[in-house]
Amino acid sequence: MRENMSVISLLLLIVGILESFAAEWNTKDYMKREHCLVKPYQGTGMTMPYWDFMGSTMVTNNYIRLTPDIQSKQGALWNSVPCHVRNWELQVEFKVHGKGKDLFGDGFVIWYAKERMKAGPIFGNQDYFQGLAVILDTYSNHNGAHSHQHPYISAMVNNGSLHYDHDRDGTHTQLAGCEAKFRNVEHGTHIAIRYEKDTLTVSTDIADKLGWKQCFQVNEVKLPTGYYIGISATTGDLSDNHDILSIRLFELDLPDDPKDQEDRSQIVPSAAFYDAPRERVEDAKQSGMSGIKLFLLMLVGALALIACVVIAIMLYQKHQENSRKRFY
Ligand SMILES: [Ca+2]
Repeated sequence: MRENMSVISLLLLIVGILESFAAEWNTKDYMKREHCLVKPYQGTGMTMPYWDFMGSTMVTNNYIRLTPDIQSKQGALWNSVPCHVRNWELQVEFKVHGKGKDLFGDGFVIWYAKERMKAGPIFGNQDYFQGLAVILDTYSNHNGAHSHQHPYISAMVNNGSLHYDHDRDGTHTQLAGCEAKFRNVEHGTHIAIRYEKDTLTVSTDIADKLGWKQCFQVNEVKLPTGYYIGISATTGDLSDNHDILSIRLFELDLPDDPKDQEDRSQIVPSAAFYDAPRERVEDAKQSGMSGIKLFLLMLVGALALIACVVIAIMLYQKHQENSRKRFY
């Protein structure tokens, strides 16, 4: 009986391992050539099939540099074919590096957006965008204390009404985020953005362990089909090289998804869950203590101070009286 049990548990273990392998490498996931960018980047002539670039972007044989390690640059790279895939995984290999040891920035964003090739203040793309932004922010714009370190990866979903607030590093509009030390790394750095049955999962392979480490997962994220994949980067007072080495989009093989036939082209981007707003130090002071509370506290403090002074004077006088009595 005990032997049977151990054989069964061994079999279950093997099945479990095989299943996890299948989940990691689903060979049926289909790479969509028109949404990929791999070496050699250039086709015939100087153009890249399916991709357009703008700003400071420079295409070389080994990488696509969105910005050089020079101040005030912005560049972007956009897929020219709208993505009609319902469930997908986007894998990007990148390299962020520069001379700055302690001061560097600003970072880059991987977009799934309605509009493409629009230069603007959000890491080289327009504000009030529609779609998904996965932000790899290397520079903390906060003056106050942050609850996390930089570089920091976060996601934002926008229906066109939200403003990305650089002063708060977008923390008030982010769905989720994680710290990731992806800068000035010798080996390849990778990020995977997986959008499967309305669940968004962002994973990284920074340590070059050939395995994904989950950064965050958010459920009930609604994104339409037909948006564009893009990547943009900026430098400001601080700078870095923002290099893209490859972009690969896989259509996920989910044969039992009943929603597969649904028309998703008209969906408005939305998310059910947002991170609780993280307050900066100066925010905490403002919201934690209103004007009236502060006044009352000062009043109580002043009364206490007066009481202390009165008591001290009374004690001193009594002491003086006592010493006089003793003297005479
Ligand atoms: Ca920032």
